[in-house]
Amino acid sequence: TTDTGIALVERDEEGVDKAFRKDVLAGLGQAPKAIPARWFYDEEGSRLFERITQVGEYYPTRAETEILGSRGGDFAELIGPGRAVVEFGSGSSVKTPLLLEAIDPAAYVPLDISGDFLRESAAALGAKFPGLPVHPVEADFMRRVSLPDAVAALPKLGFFPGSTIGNMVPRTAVDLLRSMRATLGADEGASPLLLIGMDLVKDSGVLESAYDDAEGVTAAFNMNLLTRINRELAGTIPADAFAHEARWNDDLARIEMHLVATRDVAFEVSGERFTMQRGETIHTENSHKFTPRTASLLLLAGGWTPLERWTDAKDQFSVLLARA
Ligand code: AVJ
Repeated sequence: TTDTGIALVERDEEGVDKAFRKDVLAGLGQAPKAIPARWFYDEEGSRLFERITQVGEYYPTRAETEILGSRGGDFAELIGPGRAVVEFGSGSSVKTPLLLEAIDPAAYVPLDISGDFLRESAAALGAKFPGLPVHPVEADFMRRVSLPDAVAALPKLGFFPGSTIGNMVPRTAVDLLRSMRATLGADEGASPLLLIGMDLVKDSGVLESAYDDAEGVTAAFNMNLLTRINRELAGTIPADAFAHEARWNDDLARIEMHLVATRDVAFEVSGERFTMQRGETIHTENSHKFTPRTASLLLLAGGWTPLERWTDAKDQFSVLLARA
């Protein structure tokens, strides 16, 4: 069970996720059109993301896993045993064990807004580390979260792999880093640490291929948002009028994913009518990329002092350790 037992998803009488409808209607009503990336992850979207992590062009997962798997000695030395590891997100079956094996923690606290993912991954981890207390918390970690009493007295390590921070525009990323400090007790005098994955700026061709793989898995992941809108919000969006696009925005140092209308199109969502002209897009994701300096500056702006930085052998991805 979770610590709150409260379902965080609010639904109307018809079972529609209210926040999803609000974000989609607002996002389609604005110019340019944009829908937050968090709505990719329904069951099919989560399955497609797992497949993305296995396609050849998508290097981030492999590169970060290489770092976590090869720097265990450094983690043991700089982080040490006995901490409560607070993971922001449900945890991956591969990355999280690499960290836990390296540092011998006193407890593991995964935080996630989705109770289902949380319970699954907490159970899997518990089975892998039989002696380790696991305290899943169903919560929105964009705000300060109260941790379970059982870990109150333990020193904390925040863990935020995957370069998920890159999905946020800088001001939101800074808000999140500050919320993490508060969640981990920095304002109460504790000295938490944070281990965070941040993807690196590189050749734009390599980046665009990573977000537009030849097999079309990322395209299917992007297009699945339309399927989800049609299913959950009574949408009539013709999928055949849209194409996947990944573009490198050099000014803002980010990959943007868009759904491009390939012809003039009109459709309804939740009883509201929308039109798009050929070439117009729905902006569906930002994935910010960092240099060593911008990564460090972002952490500092969020109240974290960088201590150490690791990259994979090909210098594609970075993992940073910082203190509050
Ligand atoms: C899960 C946010 C790290 O931005 O690389 C992968 C999501 N989108 N391919 C990323 C994603 C398209 C991914 N993150």
